[in-house]
Amino acid sequence: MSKTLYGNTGGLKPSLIRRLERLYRRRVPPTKIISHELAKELSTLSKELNRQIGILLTRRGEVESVIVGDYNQIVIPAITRYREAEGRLRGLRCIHTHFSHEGLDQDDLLDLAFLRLDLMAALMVRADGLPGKIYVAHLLPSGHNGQHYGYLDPVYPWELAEDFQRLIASLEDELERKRPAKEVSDRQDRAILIHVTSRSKSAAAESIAELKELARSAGVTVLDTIVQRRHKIDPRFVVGKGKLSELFIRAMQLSANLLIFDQELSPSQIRSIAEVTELRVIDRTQLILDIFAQRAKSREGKIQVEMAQLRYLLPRLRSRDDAFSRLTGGIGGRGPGETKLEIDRRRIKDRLARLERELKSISAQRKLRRQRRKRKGLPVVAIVGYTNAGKTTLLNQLTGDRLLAENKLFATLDPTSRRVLLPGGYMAIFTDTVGFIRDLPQDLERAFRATLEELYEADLLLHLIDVSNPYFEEQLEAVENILEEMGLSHLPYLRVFNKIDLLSPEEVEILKRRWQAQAISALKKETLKPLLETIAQTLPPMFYQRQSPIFIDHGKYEY
Ligand SMILES: Nc1nc2c(ncn2[C@@H]2O[C@H](COP(=O)(O)OP(=O)(O)OP(=O)(O)O)[C@@H](O)[C@H]2O)c(=O)[nH]1
Ligand SMILES: [Mg+2]
Repeated sequence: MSKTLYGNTGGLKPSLIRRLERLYRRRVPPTKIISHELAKELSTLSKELNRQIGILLTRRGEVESVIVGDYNQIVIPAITRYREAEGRLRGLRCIHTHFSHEGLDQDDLLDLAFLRLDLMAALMVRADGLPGKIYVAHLLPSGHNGQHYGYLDPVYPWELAEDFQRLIASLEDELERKRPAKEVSDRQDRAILIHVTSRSKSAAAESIAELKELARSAGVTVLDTIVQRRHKIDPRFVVGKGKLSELFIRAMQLSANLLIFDQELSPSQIRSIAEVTELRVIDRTQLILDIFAQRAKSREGKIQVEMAQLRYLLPRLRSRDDAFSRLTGGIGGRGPGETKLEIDRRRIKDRLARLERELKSISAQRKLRRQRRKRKGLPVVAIVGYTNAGKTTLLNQLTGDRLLAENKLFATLDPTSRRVLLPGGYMAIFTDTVGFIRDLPQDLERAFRATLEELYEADLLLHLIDVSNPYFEEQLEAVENILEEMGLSHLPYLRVFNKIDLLSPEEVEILKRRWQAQAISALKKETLKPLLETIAQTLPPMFYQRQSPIFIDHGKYEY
């Protein structure tokens, strides 16, 4: 029986090939990392070939693969078909020969990490062909002081005293202990967040803090956040390969199943990173899409989210199945040669067109409603602001409603309108809208334009700002920029600082003056009166000519 030799065996003498193939018959006692005899055979063979040789050994001490390299390296074949043992290590160890450079190099360690090998060992080949020292590394399950690898002292193969079974058992035990309780890991995604940037530290900190909030809002457990500053983003893996291996080991140490990147990734980057790390990989856009999908309640909201998802998907469809799918062409009137990819694309486009029509008709109904309202002559006050600013809380406070307000980003997707009585006895309609966020994925922005149509008919924009957020200035600017882009900056406009209960009165005074803003706490009804008075004064006088004031003296309307 002969087994495959991996690597380039071209030009090798048949006798050498036979000797290489015979390596498959070797056995190592299960308690040993490698036997002295096998080490000697590898070393002499390597010397005769003048090339590196590597073997992959199973836990039972059988040779799983023999790999022939060149003088400087071996390339380990894809070994995914070898099933993982109970633990999370692969159950295979690699022992390979080295000539000149002593010890394990960076590539060896990357292989150890990415292939989740039990061990990676480099056996030195001496000039006389006899084995020199052997260098052995393993992954460190708990990462003491940011260390990712553990090393055995380099010794000659016959001096290797480590009991291999015991070593592996203790590594896997530690991995097991690090693993979260099963219920937790099943229900919730466990993620590491990554931000790669060439920008300043503070911008990175702000951005990753927001990503963390987004992840939390999506129901993801955040285990760790990693910021890497680079001059250039790696085109393939975004982070450098070394960093990727650290990330991967960190994921293993923490039992993460998800990597969330703060920047938009190209489809091929997602694929490369997912392939190497065997973890799920998503970017910020995908995360926001997921949140929106979880939240969408109304038909309109659902349509908008689905459209955004389809638009996101469209350029990400792969052409991998092209060769097979050509078979589907030519039947049922489709032109021959139409690929599955094209069919998928067309299906998505058809669906998009259908959704678009449905959305249009909903938006027409909405317009009708608005016109009816207009006819009644009520002014419209639109509450806008960064997500989580407290917009829904404010509307609830003003109306005594119980719309969902919670400490999550994008709690509200569907616009809601309510009548509110202003001081002086005049009615106004207040609308609550979807929150803004900086760098909103374009697909989503497009999708939610329809919801934001309301804003164009507003008579006053109330910009609510969570002034307790350490990044409120950036958020304020982001919202004002979006309003400007949307062509809404001509509307009467009030800046309103919310959540002032979390700040000292002195701070509030300073900020109010600096930003020419009103200040409230949407949780405290008594803080709202001055705001409502300002609103009543800011609204164009024509509304008051059309309405006759309503005087109601029960509690709900008194501010
Ligand atoms: N301390 C404090 N918390 C507030 C105040 N106003 C709102 N909150 C809290 O802030 C969180 C977000 O409030 P929401 O009303 O859901 O915010 P939103 O602007 O509607 O957010 P989205 O719908 O997600 O865009 C909730 O946990 C509120 O209880 C306030 O004045 N003070
Ligand atoms: Mg809300």
